[in-house]
Amino acid sequence: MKVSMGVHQLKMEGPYLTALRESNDIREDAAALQARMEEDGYIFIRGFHDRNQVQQARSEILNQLHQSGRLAPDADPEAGLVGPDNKSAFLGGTNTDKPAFLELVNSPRVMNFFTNYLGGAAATYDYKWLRAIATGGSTDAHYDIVYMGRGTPNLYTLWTPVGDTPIEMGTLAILLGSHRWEHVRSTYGQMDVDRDRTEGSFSRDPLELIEKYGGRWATSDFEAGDAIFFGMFTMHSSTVNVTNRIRISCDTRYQLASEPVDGRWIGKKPRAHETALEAPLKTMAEAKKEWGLA
Ligand SMILES: O=C(O)CCC(=O)C(=O)O
Repeated sequence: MKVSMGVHQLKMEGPYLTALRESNDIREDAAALQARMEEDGYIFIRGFHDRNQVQQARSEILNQLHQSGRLAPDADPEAGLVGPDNKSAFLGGTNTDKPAFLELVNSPRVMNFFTNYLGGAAATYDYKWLRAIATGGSTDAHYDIVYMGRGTPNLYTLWTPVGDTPIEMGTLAILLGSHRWEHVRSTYGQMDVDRDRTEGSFSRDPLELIEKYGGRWATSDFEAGDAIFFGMFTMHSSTVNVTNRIRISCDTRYQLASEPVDGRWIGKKPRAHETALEAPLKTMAEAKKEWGLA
């Protein structure tokens, strides 16, 4: 099987790509999960969410996408077929018009999981990153800290595909070992896209990173209910959606309620990124030269 990442076609279980390790056996064991996070930089759990809840959120989102013209107009919205414009939609925000979606990502099941994992009451950002990715769409490699580093670094991203999502529809990929790249953590990992007005993606070429720093990408087919979470210093990206079906996924954030939060992402109307991000003053290539990473 060949997997599309950047401009490359990678072989599963070849030198660049492997499967994610499942952590279902230690799901309830906070100490074992913490140790696994330390070792792998991520935790992948099948059936993390209630599958029915995922399907309800999916229907709600698909109906809205259909109404806004993002899906094939004459097909059943449930088929999730990309519309004639082949446009992705970034639906970041509080998404209060999507109650089933909010029930999924704010559910007691999710909050209790993070409360157990973190060892204290968990809180979630009000801002939810919801994505509908059209054919050809993917995400470049980055650390999340550069986008949300003003609160505690003990913050986790939960990536949830909203529906069955095989690798060819665009799944989250983790660069194994990247959470231990000390020089990258102490340079790129100290950046703040708004303060530094620098683009956030670390690399558009998934193989360049492996050649420079080692490691392998890891991803898997996901079914509705499966989810993966990882820390702020784990390099991740996505495979390319090579299908004609829209990939719906969300990334949502969890931390200890007692620790400082990044104020851009909380409240009824989170401030979010400054518009300057749309016109960064510095490219990543320039920043890398300054950090000695070129
Ligand atoms: O879903 C994607 O394509 C990217 C997700 C991501 O960057 C994240 O979960 O932080």
